Amino acid sequence: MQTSNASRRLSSLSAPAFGFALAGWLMGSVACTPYEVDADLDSRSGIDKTREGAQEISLNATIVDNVDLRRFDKTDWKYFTVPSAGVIDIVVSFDNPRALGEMVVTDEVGQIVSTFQDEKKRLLDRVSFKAESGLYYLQFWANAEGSDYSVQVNFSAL
Ligand SMILES: [Ca+2]
Repeated sequence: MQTSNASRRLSSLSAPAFGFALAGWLMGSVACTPYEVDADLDSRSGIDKTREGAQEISLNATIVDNVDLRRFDKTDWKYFTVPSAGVIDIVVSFDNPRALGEMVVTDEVGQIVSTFQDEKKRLLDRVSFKAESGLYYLQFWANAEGSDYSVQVNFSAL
């Protein structure tokens, strides 16, 4: 977090090209979040490459979508609304294990609620957590190649 804030600040203070080069240079010694250094990989991502452009999904319904670095669509953001206190159970599946797909769940104020990292040996998994009413965000991305993914957010009221 410290690192990403610092490089964001550097980027905003300098010309974009210089900031990008500097971020690349900094990467030699420190870890960066994938989003800033791979900005080009989201150049055709569409509006859902950021949280502000997250697409709404319904509860208890399967959604299929795709992220693909080769098509410059590395990232998708989605959101759903939890109507009341309950348990959320998210079933997620990346079709291509070589994509090393990941998903992060955040709440309305951006706190990470849960994370999911696809492993080569496993094509289907789920994360569960207790949730209060409100908006929750899902960020999906591929770390290599690309993959279709499916996700279903199940809700049970307490
Ligand atoms: Ca996208």
